[in-house]
Amino acid sequence: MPSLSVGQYSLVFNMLSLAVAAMLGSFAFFVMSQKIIGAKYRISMIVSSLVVLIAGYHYYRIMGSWEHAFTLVNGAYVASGLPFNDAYRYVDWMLTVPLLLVELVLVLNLTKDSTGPMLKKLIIAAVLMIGLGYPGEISNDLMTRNVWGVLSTIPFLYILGVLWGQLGAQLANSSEKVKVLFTNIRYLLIATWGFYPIAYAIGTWGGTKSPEAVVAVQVGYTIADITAKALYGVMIFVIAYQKSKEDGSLPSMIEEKQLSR
Ligand code: RET
Repeated sequence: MPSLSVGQYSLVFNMLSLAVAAMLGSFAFFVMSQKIIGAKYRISMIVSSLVVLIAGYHYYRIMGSWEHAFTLVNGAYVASGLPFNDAYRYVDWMLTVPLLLVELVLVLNLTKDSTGPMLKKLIIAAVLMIGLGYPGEISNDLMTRNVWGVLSTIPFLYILGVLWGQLGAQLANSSEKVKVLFTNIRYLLIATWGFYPIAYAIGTWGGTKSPEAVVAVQVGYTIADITAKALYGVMIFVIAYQKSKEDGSLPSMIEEKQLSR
């Protein structure tokens, strides 16, 4: 780990702390929100709560690892000798990316026959993407980082291609309101998922493991994670709410029906 200025160290620390808060806050929201949407969509919010719970734990550990990796000497944060553990992030993605894929496929409401095989291919691609990225992430060698980065990008492009197509196909048979929501989530997906390889590339081109590169990678991944997990979960909630309203499965609607009987 390179030496960091107080500003650089604190920027990463504060971003990690913000991520813990965002994951815990959204966890509470996703747990409670299950009660106000149709039964059919609840499973999506359960998956969402799992994602942010797992991420909240990992961010807490990443924050601890960041704290221990540096010591303050003469106004600068120098490496303490304890390694900063990058594996927390990758283990987190290994668990949460497949869950996010499940969540999206569920809310797409595809037929049973097409859901299983598609999900399987997407999850295999996700495992490859993350597994191939890790050797590059922990390497200090430019060439090694580039090779693993490119290899990991192949399954990445496959996933984005499939999701883009599937979300596009949904637009045709949705109401105007749901159409807008699916369009938004389509762009959110491309923008946030695209952020990860960009952060990785900045880490490579910014001089592998230079102070600026280390800070940019940590801040980049953290912003992407808050968006891809918490904000994305909120958007899935809005879609589920809208769909429940349209198919009359909102718990408040069912209650009203029972009362008027
Ligand atoms: C890596 C390595 C460099 C190339 C690519 C990568 C892509 C990572 C992605 C991660 C997505 C994580 C998500 C987490 C949310 O919980 C591994 C950085 C393409 C796309 C969505």
